[in-house]
Amino acid sequence: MAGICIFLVALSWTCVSSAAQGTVRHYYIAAEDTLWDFAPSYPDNPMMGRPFNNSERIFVGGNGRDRIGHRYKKALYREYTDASFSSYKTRPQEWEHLGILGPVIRASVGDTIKVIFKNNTVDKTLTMHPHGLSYDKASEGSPYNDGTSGKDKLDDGVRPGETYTYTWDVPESAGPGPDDPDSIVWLYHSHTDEPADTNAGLIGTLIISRKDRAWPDGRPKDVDREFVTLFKIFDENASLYLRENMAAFAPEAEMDDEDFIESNLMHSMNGYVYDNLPGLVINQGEKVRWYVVALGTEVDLHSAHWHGNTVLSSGQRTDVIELMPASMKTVTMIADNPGEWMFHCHVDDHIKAGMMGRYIIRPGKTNH
Ligand SMILES: [Cu+2]
Repeated sequence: MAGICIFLVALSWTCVSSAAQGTVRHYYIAAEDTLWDFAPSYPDNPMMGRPFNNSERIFVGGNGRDRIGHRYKKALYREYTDASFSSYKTRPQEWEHLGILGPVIRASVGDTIKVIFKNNTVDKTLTMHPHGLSYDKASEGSPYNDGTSGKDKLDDGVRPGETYTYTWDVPESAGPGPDDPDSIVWLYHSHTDEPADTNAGLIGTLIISRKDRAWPDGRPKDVDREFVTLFKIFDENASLYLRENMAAFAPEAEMDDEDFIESNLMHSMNGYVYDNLPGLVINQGEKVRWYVVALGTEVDLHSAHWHGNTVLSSGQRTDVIELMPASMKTVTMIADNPGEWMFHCHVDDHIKAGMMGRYIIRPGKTNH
């Protein structure tokens, strides 16, 4: 008994201690109706340096009648500076590449995250649900028959105009494991009608660092630069906004027309197709952490491939990592080889449909 008591006392002391030392990090995030452009370069395909050809235009060519094109109404997570939700938090240039993704929520082991979530959409009921972190039933962000009631149900669906605070703890079990690098990635997303919510665009990521290996703002100390990329075929046929998009952009479309359905499969990286993803710029010699995630259906089997440089993934060298729906992978690159390099999904159909971009390593050696 004495042993158990000592163990319990020790456990309880550890919990109090880490909570006392941890930081409470506040994020002000709203879900917003947004018009998203998967290919701002249209009608040009920057990957090939020419206009889109006919097979590419299936996915990006709207016609005002029975095809929606490259712009869709969606709902995205956007970050504000404070609880008044009056000013957007400026997204720094090094995070421009996030594109359709919500803000990166960052913390170190031992911290607590409080997300003040406001639903600014006109008529969608939405939530925020995190992977990996520790939460109670009032901060799970997902409605199902889980035996709860009262205030434990308020997180299940935040209605338009309402605000709700989610509290997520970051214990050791949410941080990097023994074979992980000093920071790892988790997904967060809306989970009211999960497939419809995520295809509408309500997806973001959390980055969690080892406590003793992070700067005070939570950034890992062992890398010069971080990138987050989401490989996802946004299925606009399954989005909360399908009918609105048809009414606005393709009033003559038939919902069961197979060519129309195909044209609404946006094979994107961070919501960009055919090399429209901006901002993946590195200085030669930098150590870069890539957080690569995926989400979707049985067709969202992706293989992320870097030309020109390799990465370390769980101690193994590769230039391709495999992704399944809800995969969350963290790899590290020493960016030694300067140039403009293709970064794309290696699945044949996905290449044809535009799941490709580039990253740029500027010459001029950075030494460590
Ligand atoms: Cu793919």
